[in-house]
Amino acid sequence: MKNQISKIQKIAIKEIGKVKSLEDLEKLKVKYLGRKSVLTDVLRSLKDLNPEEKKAIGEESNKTKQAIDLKLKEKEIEIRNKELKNIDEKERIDITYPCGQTKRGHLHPLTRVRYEIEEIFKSMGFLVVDGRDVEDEFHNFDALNMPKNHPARDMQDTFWLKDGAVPRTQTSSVQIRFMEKNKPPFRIVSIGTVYRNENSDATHEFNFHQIECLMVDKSGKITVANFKSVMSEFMKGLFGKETQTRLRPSYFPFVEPGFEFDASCPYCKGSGCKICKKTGWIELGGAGIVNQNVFTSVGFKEDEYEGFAFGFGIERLAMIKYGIDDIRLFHSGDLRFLEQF
Ligand code: FA5
Repeated sequence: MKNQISKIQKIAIKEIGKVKSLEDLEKLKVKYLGRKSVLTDVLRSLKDLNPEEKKAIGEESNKTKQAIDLKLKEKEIEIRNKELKNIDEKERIDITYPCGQTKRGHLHPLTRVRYEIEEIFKSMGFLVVDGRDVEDEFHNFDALNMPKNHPARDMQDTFWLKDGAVPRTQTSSVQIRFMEKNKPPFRIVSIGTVYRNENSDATHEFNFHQIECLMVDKSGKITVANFKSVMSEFMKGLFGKETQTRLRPSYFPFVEPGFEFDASCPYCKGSGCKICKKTGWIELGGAGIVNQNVFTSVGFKEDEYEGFAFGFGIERLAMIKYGIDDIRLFHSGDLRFLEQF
């Protein structure tokens, strides 16, 4: 009988060793350790043996059961590990694998122009400063020599907030904010959003961007010649040498004398088209020598300082630079437009 038991153990261990799946392993478990197993059959015949033999065979069969059970457990671990390894191989994720479907974005054309302008001015020693979008009436108008009821306020259709604050109509408010904290000499530029209560058309938006420039020093040190020289460098840096520019006398309450600054129309090269309203020129902005009332409004002594200032529309500059014929495209969110840059 001992021989029979050890034979069963040998066969069982051999069979378990060959199994490849958990299902087959379960079948072998039933076959060798279940209630109707081969081993149980052998043990049933113990009843015909004497007590000593019974004891010896009983011990032997328990050892065999334990050996088979151990082998089954080892095999189960082996099969499970193999399965996990297969999953690992099949479902491996390479997080460094290049993802072909993602489209890379790029800077908006207005942001590109903004950065380019800031670089040009930085190269001329200008400081780039920031302003605030929502202003009070003093900084947007009064301090810029545009007191209440001044007719020049009508030149800038204004959105008023309920508490009397103003989404700024011009970046000129930055001049005041800066001079309240800094004394000349200085040269600054500031680019930001401005808001006007206007209808949109091909060259007008109700919210657009301006660049403000202010250069101030002791009286007699800054003249229109300085303005023209800075402006000429700016235009050459942004548009290259072909673009023509011109100054026209104009009026802004915060400068004296004041002028308007135009660039030749890039579409018709000056011969006249619908974009330039048949004039051959596109208005970029206003400029002039700072009115002394602006200096006194920030606490400077009259005639102690002199300087020039200008304010240009950034969209208009970008339109000329990239040959864009409708200002509304910038905020349209139309990818066919944006992907061209
Ligand atoms: C001003 O805003 C003055 N603050 C400019 C200035 C600064 C003059 C310093 C003197 C000294 P104006 O309202 O003309 O000026 O606007 C300046 C420029 O902003 C215009 O020439 C134009 O390029 C642009 N602009 C004005 N209105 C719009 C609009 N609705 N849509 C797009 N661009 C506009």
